[in-house]
Amino acid sequence: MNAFVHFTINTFTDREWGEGDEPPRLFNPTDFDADQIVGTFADAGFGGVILTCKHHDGFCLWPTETTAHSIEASPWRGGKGDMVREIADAATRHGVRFGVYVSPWDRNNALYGTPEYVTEVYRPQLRELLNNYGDIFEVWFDGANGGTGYYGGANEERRIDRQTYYHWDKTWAMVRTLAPNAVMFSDVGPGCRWIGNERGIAGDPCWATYTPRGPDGEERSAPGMSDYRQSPTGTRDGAAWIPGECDVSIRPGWFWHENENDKVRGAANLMDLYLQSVGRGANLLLNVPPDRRGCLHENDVANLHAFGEHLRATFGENLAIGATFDASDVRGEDPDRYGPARLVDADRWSAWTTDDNVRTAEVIVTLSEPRTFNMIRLREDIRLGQRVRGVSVDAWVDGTWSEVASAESVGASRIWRVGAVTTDRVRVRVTEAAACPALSDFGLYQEPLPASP
Ligand code: FUL
Repeated sequence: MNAFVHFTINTFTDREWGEGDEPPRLFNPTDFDADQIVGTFADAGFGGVILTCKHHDGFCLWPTETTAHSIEASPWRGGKGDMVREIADAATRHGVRFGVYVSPWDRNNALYGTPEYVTEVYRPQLRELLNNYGDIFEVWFDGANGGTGYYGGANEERRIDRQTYYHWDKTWAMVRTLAPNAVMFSDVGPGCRWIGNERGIAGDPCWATYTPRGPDGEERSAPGMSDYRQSPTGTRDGAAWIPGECDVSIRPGWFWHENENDKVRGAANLMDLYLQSVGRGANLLLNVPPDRRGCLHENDVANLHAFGEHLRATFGENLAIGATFDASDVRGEDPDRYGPARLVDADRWSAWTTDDNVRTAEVIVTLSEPRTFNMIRLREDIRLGQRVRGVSVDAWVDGTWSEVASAESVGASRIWRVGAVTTDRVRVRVTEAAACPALSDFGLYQEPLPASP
């Protein structure tokens, strides 16, 4: 779960997409507070934060050599400020990772549409960010590209060829060199993929592998070229490892607008999003835009806090801890190889797995006493790939097994919300797998009634 921060001149002009001709003097947050922003995310359990260092209008939130259309030309901190630095430093202080969004489209820049824009402006901008702001965990390549704009006063429409214009192979290679650990996001990856909608909802099933194809069925490798309708589920047995990332805003818009202060998603809504993204094996990238003060609005803060509390109340106690795990029904094999299974309370990186040629398996979880739960979580040891292709969970109720949950895919995590079940015995059945299943975590939880809508 990572946080997304959309902030630029748009915040002050009440727009979603700036034209590129906005005067930098409009950018003047009165009370910018990176610790308030990042601290709120850390408190709610977010592991990283991605900042729109440059959105489509071209205004750069850091002092850059590449353009005069930047924070240096704004009144904020007397033109001496560096918002990227302040967010990056706050991320370090709060123990969360820092990532950058740098729009490939630039509606301000006179060079946009020429090869020089890519070599003299866009790539150098990325280079400045990757070289000077510590470890970058993700680089976000947006798909919106080309159209009308200011373009240094030309005020015209400029179209580019998405396949060839950016020479993405060179940009990706540069990112790999400068920030080897950074995950690169776009609709075709190469690191993680846009989930195909801006509602934050992964497909079900959701495969971490993906073969991006265009609407014509041909394979595609350039951002903005894939048929996004295939992205929610990905491709079982797909060509590349490109897990899904679900970007969505806590408000109707990506940027802050005064008239959306009463339209902020509440804890229950955020929990639903969590289950439809993280709970299906993808990432949740939740946008929370600062207001004109340069802080998160009180309503956003309150709802994020309530969401964090709800997550802690739900996942704080795993009712399966202390249970015995019996995998003796992996028959015909040496039982010592499989038991006692340590699926919970174990080293996070230890996995339970069957022998190489055993692709179906059952594990019976016996609790020390009957417990009531309404949420089940299962995870694969994702380092070994996504292997499970069918799984069910049964509960022992009234002297018989009854199925309470099932899924095609698990991946990094699968969370089921189920009707309340009271039992002391649960059975996990892997019914199909591409290779011997490797499970790394099992949990039973009691989700309290969600607090607010
Ligand atoms: C879209 C952009 O056009 C929006 O403004 C926003 O940045 C969203 C995350 O991606 O493609």
